[in-house]
Amino acid sequence: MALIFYSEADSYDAWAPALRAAMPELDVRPWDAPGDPAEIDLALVWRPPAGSLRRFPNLRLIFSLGAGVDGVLADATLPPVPLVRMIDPSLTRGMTEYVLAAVLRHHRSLDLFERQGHEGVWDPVVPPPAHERRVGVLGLGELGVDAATALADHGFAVAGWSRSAKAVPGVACLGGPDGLATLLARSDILVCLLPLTAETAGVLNAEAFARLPTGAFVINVARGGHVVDADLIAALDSGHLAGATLDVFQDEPPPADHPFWRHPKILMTPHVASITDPRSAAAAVAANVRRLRAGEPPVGVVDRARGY
Ligand code: NDP
Ligand code: OXD
Repeated sequence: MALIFYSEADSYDAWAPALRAAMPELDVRPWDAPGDPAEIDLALVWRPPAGSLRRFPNLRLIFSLGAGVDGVLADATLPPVPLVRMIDPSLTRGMTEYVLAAVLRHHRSLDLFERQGHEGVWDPVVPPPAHERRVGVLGLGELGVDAATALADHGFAVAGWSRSAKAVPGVACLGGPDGLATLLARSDILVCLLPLTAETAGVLNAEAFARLPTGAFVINVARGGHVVDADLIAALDSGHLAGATLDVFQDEPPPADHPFWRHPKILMTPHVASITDPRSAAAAVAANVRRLRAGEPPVGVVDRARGY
């Protein structure tokens, strides 16, 4: 089988050997040297140019290099073959690490002390015990469940929100619009781990921020499109929100004059919350290629109508 690779964010030179190590018989080809397009069976992509996958007439399956597939589904002319998202233990571990770091940074006032230090201020603030800090996790999928569980294991009072009903040990599971309102009202720290879909775009807006308790903190590690930027700035500037950690943005990087840059209450990171590591993720891709060859359904097929 032949696989074509496209990503401006990931290295072909790292992925090709990892894929060949996981599946020596796989014929891995770079985007700019695909050979005969009719020979390509598989595509492994991150945000491919719209229409570009149409040139492979015998494509059987598209693998997303990311867990989020909004950048692939944005192509209205995407070939009608199964789209498989990335599910990889190291991606999950990386995200949970980032979420824990961001939650603990705020829980232990490190963000405040950093600001105070720059101003020469010595003002001890004693954090509440973790069980009194309520954390809300939007999205209880591959990443959300792992992060919520790790937060609960650290002693935080964790609630999560998903579309379908869930039971996650140690996590109060909510769903639907009422569940969202309940979760927001009890979230001292809110973590967004939703996929970006027509339903979830702009979910972090003025109404949602108003429902959060005064002094709440927002962490967005999902997609920039979940946040209404002007509403976040307004909620921070009014003092209603204490701060935000943002890893993802509407435009990446945001334009130089975007108010997120240099905002004293915002920590920005350049979409690095969790990075797909070819050394482990190639095994997940190879396992799915083997399933395809055996006539079995791949793991992680996206429901295109749902958008994730
Ligand atoms: P999953 O598809 O496994 O989980 C998505 C979760 O969101 C599910 O629990 C789903 O509910 C819930 N959900 C979806 N739509 C709604 C809705 N309308 N209302 C309520 N809940 C909803 O995704 P992952 O956990 O693997 O990834 C989540 C996102 O994280 C990705 O889509 C990507 O955007 C982002 N990401 C960011 C990275 C970074 O470095 N910043 C790295 C990797 C991913 P249900 O379970 O009922 O279906
Ligand atoms: C992903 C991402 O979706 O890196 O995996 O954002």
